[in-house]
Amino acid sequence: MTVVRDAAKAALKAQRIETPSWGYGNSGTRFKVFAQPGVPRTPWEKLDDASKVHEFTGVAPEVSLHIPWDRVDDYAALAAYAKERGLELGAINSNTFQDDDYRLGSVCHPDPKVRRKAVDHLLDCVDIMDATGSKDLKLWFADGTNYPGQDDIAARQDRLAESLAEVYARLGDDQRILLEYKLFEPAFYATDVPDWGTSYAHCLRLGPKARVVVDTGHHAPGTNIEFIVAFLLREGRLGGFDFNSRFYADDDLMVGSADPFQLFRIMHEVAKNGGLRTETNVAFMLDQCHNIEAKIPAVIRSVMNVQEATAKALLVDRDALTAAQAAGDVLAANAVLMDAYNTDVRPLLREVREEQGLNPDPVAAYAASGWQERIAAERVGGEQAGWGA
Ligand code: PSV
Ligand code: MN
Ligand code: MN
Repeated sequence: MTVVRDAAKAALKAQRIETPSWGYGNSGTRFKVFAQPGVPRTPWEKLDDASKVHEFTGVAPEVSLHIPWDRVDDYAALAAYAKERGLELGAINSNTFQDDDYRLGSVCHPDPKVRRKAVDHLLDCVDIMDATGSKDLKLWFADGTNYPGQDDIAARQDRLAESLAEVYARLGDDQRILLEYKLFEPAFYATDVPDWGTSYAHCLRLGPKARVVVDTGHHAPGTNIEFIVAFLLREGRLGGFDFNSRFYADDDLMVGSADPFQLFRIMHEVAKNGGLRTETNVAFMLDQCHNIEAKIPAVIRSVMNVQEATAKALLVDRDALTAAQAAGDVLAANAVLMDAYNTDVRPLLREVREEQGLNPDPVAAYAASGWQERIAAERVGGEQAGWGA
C-alpha cells in the first residue's frame, strides 16, 4: 500500500488543473447577476486572481482565456504578465454566439457571409494562440435549430465540417482543436454538435490534432460519462475536460459538488486508461460560473475537489480489481472501487501540499492572505468583468 500511496502522491504533485478566466468575473443567470466587490476589471486582474489559486494549491498554473471577453491589444504582453506570476495561458475559447449575426448559427449558418465571419473569428483565435503560446483552441458552438424543418440538419453538418477543416488547416504542429459538444441550449430542437459521437466523427475526419472535450455539464441526465471517457481515451481522442457539476442541465456549479461519486468514476477511468500521463495530453480544465459564492475561494475549492477525486482514483487497488474482474466476482470488484471512493484522502493531500511547501489548507491560507480585502478595497471604479463582459 505504501507503494500505491507514494505513486499517488507523485501523480498528485504532477497534476495540472486549468482555471477559466471567466470563473473570476461576475456571473449570474438570465434573471440576475449579483456583483461582488473586488471582482477583476480586466484580463490582467483575472490573472492576478488566478495566480492566487495557483499560489495556494500549487497545481493550477494555467488559465483559459475567452475571446472576446479577454480581448487585449497585446497578447504576448499578457502571456509575459502571466509568466511573471508563475502562470501560463491555456486554452483559447472562441465565441461565436453573442453577435446578432449568429441568430441562425455561426459555422453552420445558411448564409456563407455569416460562416465567413465565424471562421475568421476562429482563425483570429489561432493568431492569438501563436502570440500567447497556447496550444489548444477550444470550440463550443451554440449552433442549432429550434423547430423541425427550420434548416437542413445534414447540410448544417456539411457546413460545420467545411468550417472546421479551414481552421484545422491553420493549426501549427503543436496546436490542437478541442471540440466541445452539448446536448441542448441555446438550441432546443437540434443542436449541431449535441454529443460526443458527433464531435468524435468530426475530429476523426479532421485529423490527429482534433480531439473531443468532455464538459461534464453537457449531457442528458443519467448519461454514463465515464464510459465516454474510457472510450475516447482508448481511441486517443480525449482532448480534455471542462469540469463543473450540475443537478439539472448546464448548471456550471463547482466540480465535485453535485455528484462527487461521478467525478471519482470519471477520474478512475482517466487514471486507469493512462489519462494522467503527460504524454496523453489531456487538459483538465474548469468551466464554471460562480454566481453567489466568492470567486477565488470557489475556484480553490473546485481544484481541491478534482484533487480529491483523483487521489481516490489513484488509490484503487488495480491488482485486486483485475483479479476480481477475471474471477467474475462482481461484488469483490465493486468493493475494490467503493473502498477507494470511501477513503478519506484529505490527510494524504495535506501531506502532498506540505511536501510541496504549501499550506495544507488552501482555503484557510487564502482567507488569511488578505488578498480578498485588498482587491475589494483597490478594485473600485471601472467596469467589472463578468461572464459575457
Ligand atoms: C456554454 O455552454 C459554455 O458553458 C460552454 O461549455 C463553453 O465551454 C463555455 O460556455 C464558454 O464558452
Ligand atoms: Mn464548457
Ligand atoms: Mn456549458
